[in-house]
Amino acid sequence: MSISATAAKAAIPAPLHAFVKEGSLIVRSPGRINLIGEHTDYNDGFVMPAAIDKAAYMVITPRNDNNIELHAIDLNDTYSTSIADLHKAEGAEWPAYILGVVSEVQKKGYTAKGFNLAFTSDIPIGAGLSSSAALECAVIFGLNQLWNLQMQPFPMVKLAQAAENNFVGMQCGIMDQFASMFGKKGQVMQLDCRSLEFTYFPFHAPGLKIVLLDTQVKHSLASSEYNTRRKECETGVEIIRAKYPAVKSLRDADMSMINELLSGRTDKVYDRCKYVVEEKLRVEAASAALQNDDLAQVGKLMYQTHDGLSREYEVSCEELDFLVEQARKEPAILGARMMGGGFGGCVITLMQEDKIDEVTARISKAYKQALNMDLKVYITQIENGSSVL
Ligand code: GAF
Repeated sequence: MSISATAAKAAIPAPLHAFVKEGSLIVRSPGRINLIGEHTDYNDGFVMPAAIDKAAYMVITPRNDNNIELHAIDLNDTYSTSIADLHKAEGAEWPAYILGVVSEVQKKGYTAKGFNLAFTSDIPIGAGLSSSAALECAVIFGLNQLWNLQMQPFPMVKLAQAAENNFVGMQCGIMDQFASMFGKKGQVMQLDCRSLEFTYFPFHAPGLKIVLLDTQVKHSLASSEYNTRRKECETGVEIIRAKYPAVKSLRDADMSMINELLSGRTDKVYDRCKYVVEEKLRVEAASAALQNDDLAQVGKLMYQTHDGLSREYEVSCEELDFLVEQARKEPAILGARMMGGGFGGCVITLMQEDKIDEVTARISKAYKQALNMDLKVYITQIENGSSVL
């Protein structure tokens, strides 16, 4: 279904207006937060994400030829290619998130045609809020409609993940694409990354807000270290499985197995696996606490997660650790931790709403003084997932 150009313009950010033609599709796909359950998705564990009020907006317009014309409005950059010639662009990373999706669509045997695509996004890049997954989800959500692919949301999520794994080269799990596609206003999701079954929990936190503290740094080793962490977890599983064949992933392991089979090694496999197994227990505890509206307990678990991510999983950095230490000094913050893949990006906090201004002012000042960095603060709302506008 396409919409009239006039109606479309009312729904989207002004920079996109010039790209809306008769027949254009307009798609919104949000970024995500993750309350708890970090680096558990690719270990078949549980995660607790939610889609947020920051999103990628995209106008896709069909063409009569085989060309793909892409326009990244915020970067003031364009890229053109043919549907028959999909490869990574030289010098620009962003086209891969779009072309990777087209490539996966082709692999499924669907006939792809040319299109023009322009997008803008208010999800900060590299902030751990899944700006890339939002882009991938918007593309498949839009192309599904444009080309009448008749894909259901689950296969679309898997396809968006495959685009990132195969074309971009980041071996991400399923959480980010899932949250961007399935998010629901006011609800946190608890996703079982093995079965892909999920439930929504209302996020009842009277007087509290989810406040993100953006370090505004993204260290370059993020992607390579991410893939290394996955391999370290796989190594742990191989060793455990040799003795306990029922263990297919770290989700099936417990601390007695980790202690028995992985301790005393000279590499980091013990620490990595210990973190994942303990995080699995924290997600269970957080889920129970959330259902009892015990946000103080959720907050304590978030701090524990940060300690594990920083010391055992080693995906934090000086800036993230600094902000979490500042958060611990603030009684108005119930919990804080680094969020997402790590090595920069945001700290997620649960913060008393009436104290946000004074607390964030104090932390911003400390961040500037200690590290000479400017902090960005986002007060988030939990919103719906991908949609055609
Ligand atoms: C990144 C990945 F894309 C997710 O799949 C997830 O593993 C996350 O890091 C860590 O929990 O966002």
